[in-house]
Amino acid sequence: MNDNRVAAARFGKSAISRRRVLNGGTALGAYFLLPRSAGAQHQGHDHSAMGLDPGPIVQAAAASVDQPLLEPEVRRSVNGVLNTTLSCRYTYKDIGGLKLYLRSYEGTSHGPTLRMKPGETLKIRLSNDFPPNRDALPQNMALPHQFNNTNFHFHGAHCSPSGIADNVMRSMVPGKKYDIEITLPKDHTMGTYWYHPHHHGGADVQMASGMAGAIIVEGDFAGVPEITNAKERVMLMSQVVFDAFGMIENFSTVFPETATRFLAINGQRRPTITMRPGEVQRWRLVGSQYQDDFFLELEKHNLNVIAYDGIQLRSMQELKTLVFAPGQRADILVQAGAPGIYEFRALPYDQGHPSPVGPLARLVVEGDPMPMKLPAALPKPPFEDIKDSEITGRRTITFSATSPEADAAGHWQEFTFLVDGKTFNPNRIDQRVKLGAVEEWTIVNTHFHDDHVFHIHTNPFQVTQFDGKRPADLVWRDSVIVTRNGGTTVFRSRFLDYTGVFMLHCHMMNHEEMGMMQTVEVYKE
Ligand SMILES: [Cu+2]
Repeated sequence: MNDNRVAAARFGKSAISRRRVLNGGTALGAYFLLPRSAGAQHQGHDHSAMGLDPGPIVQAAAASVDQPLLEPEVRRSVNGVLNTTLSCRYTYKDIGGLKLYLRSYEGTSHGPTLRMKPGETLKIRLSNDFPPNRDALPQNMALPHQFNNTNFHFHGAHCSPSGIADNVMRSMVPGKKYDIEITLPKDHTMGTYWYHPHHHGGADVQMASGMAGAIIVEGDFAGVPEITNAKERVMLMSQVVFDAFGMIENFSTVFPETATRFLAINGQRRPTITMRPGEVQRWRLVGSQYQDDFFLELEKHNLNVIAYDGIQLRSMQELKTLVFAPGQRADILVQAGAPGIYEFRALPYDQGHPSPVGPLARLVVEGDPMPMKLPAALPKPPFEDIKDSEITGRRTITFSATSPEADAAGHWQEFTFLVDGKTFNPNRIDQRVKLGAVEEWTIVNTHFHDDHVFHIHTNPFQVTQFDGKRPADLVWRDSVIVTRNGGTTVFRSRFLDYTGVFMLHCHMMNHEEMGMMQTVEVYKE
């Protein structure tokens, strides 16, 4: 098969035509594209240009697929407090028939699921049980370094970013223990949240290793039995990456856009999910994949979305496909159809480079019918729309990057990723917002090559424009795509409760780790 046919089979026509444009259809272009298209998903990244080719990796036979989907252990709050420990340590993980040696929470593929309610407190004693860092600090601190430092981020929480709360400026070094204490306000939104490391320098490598866990803020959709009676599943998405030794010890293991070996849910390759015909289940999808968008489809079934990013929608979205970016969550109701086996998968999608494709899980519908219903309507969503009259200020933030022409296999040091023309500097305050402000922000992406994913801590936002168009539903989120080559996303946000310094950044972790991040300070006059 020639490379174009391989690529067509894998990515569809649009990716090919775009590539032809980029490379002028030359033989040289086709040559450079081969590793990206033909070898991208299974043979790993192309280091040949650097003389670092790790050689072929023997993939085990797929003996470990088609096992029932397992979910992480659940830890619950008691009397208003979820008191727990988290050990950060290396472990052997069996994923897709492979034995990988990776960083982890608690020695498991993903961290435990934490379940708590609004108004409650999460108390964690985090033990950094990684070995000492071996590398010195780089000259440019915006770049990846010291993968054994960590900290803790409650993604999507509306809570204090200061002190020992959701403070991602903290540095938790190997051999020490740290206390984290995060209290959610009583009126916190209820839904699907998650946690992951956020220490600049090593967060990307740690998340690519599966260091992520779900946090369920309980109590949503009370009074909607079609939802509360549905069996729930927590599903943490991942792009599985590793080097020739089954490890991630070098940034060039995670960076090339061709790095993904295969996709997984909860650290399992193509697990099975069993349902009865007519049964409704609630799948809590967590966008814990470290870098790329997933274009999701469940064969012959709708994805009925009831919440994004832990925030209830005003009406259910009945979708055939869903673009699911890193950082995002989607709570979907799946109603099983006729008996059979259906693939839950990531389809080809052009996010600037082809997003990873492949099976995520298999839905097995079998047994006696279980007549259940989808909700006819959803209750009132938690937030009022932000009206024009509320706006106290506007600002524009620009994502940009420089990248080499044939960049799929490019070395990460050939790229730069910038916000407002600068890489991250923790000692600089980039956005100052007065407490009580209600603002409209326009995020512009001037990078010709890639879509990016804007994420901000502490306060969610309501998306009012996407590439110049007003969406049908003005959805609240904490992570949103900004399309390449001049794309814009406009949102509104209220900064009412918490002062302190927190982050905005691209949630494609390769970009964040290379400096596509800013500080935001909410201050009180
Ligand atoms: Cu990005």
